Amino acid sequence: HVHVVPGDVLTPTTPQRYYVGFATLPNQVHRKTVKKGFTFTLMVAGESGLGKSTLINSLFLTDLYKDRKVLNAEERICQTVDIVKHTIGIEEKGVKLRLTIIDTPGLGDAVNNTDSWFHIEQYIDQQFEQYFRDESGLNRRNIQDNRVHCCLYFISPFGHGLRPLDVECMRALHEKVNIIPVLAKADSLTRAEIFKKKRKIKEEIKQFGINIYEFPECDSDDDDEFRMQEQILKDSIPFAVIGSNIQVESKGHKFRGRIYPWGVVEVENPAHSDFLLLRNMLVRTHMQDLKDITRETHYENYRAQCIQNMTRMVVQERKRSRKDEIKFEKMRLKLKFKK
Ligand SMILES: Nc1nc2c(ncn2[C@@H]2O[C@H](COP(=O)(O)OP(=O)(O)OP(=O)(O)O)[C@@H](O)[C@H]2O)c(=O)[nH]1
Ligand SMILES: [Mg+2]
Repeated sequence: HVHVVPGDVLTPTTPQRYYVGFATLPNQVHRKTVKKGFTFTLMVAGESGLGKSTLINSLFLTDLYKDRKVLNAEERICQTVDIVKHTIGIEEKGVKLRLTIIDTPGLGDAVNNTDSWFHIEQYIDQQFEQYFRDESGLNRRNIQDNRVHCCLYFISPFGHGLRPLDVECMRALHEKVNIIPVLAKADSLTRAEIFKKKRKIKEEIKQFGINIYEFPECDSDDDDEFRMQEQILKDSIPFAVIGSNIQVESKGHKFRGRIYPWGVVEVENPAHSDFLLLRNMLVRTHMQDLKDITRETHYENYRAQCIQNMTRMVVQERKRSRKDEIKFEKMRLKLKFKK
C-alpha cells in the first residue's frame, strides 16, 4: 500500500489516490504551448527565377489564408534582390502559429557567382548568434526564436540534375539548416521526366555527400498507415512543385493554378504536383521534428563551436598576459639597475 504523507494533496476520498498525476503532463505542456503559440521559420533558396517567391505565396496564402485577397496577375512578384522576412500569424481551431518566411535573392544573378550564397549562410549564422546571446542573457524566458528551421532548396527543371552551384550552395548550408530539395516548375515536365529527374537528383545528392533533411525512422509501434505515408514522403524527394499567384476559375470551382493553351494546371492537385505533400509535411506532420533537429543538431554544433572559440581565446589571453608579466618584470629590473 502507498503511504500518504500528512499534508499531501491526496485525500482518502480522492478516487485515484495512488496516482501522482503526471499523466496529464503532455496535456499541460500542450496547453502552455498552445497559449504561447507555435513558431516556425522557413527559408527558400536556389537559382534565380525558379519560382521561390511565387511558391511561398502559394504555400501559405491558400488554405491557411482563405479570406485574404489573392494577388492578381498585375501585382505579381518582382525579382527578389534582398533577403526579405515575412511574418504571418495564422490561427486554426484556436491554435496559433507565427510563421516566418525568409525569401532570398536567386543565386547566379550576382556578378560574382562564387559566394552568392554567402549572405544566406550569414543570415542563418546571425540567427544562431542572436539566440546564443539571448540564451546567455538575463531575459532567457522570453527569447524570440528566429533560427531557420528549414530551407527549401529549388532545383531547375531545365538542367540535367544538379548544377555545380547547387552542390556548392547546399554543401555550404547543410550543416546549418534542414535542407529539403524541391524540383521547381514541375508543370514544365512530363510525369516520366519528373520521375527521371528526381532519381538523378537523388543520386547526385548522395554522390556529392549532401546531407539533406532525413525523415525520422518509423518506430515498431507505428501503424501501417503512418509507415506508408512516411514512405511516400521519402520517395517523393525532391518534391516536384508548382507555384502560382493567380486564381483560376474553371468548371465552376476556383483554385490556384496556371493557364496554358492546352489546359490548366492546378497547384494543389496531387496528380499535377507534390505541393500538398510538401505543405502537409511542413505544417501538419514534420514541423516539430524540423524544429527538434535544428535545436539538437544544427544549433548545438554552432554553440559547441562558439564555446570552443571562446575557450581558445581565453587560453591565448592567459598565455599572453603571462608573457607580458615576464616582460614587465624584466623592465622593472632594468630600471632598478639604472637607478
Ligand atoms: N511555369 C511555371 N512558372 C512559374 C512557376 N512558379 C513561378 N513561375 C514564374 O516564374 C517567374 C519567376 O518567379 P519568381 O517567384 O519571381 O522566382 P524567384 O525564384 O523568386 O526569382 P528570384 O527572386 O529572381 O530568385 C515568374 O514569372 C513566375 O510567374 C511554376 O511553378 N511554373
Ligand atoms: Mg524571388
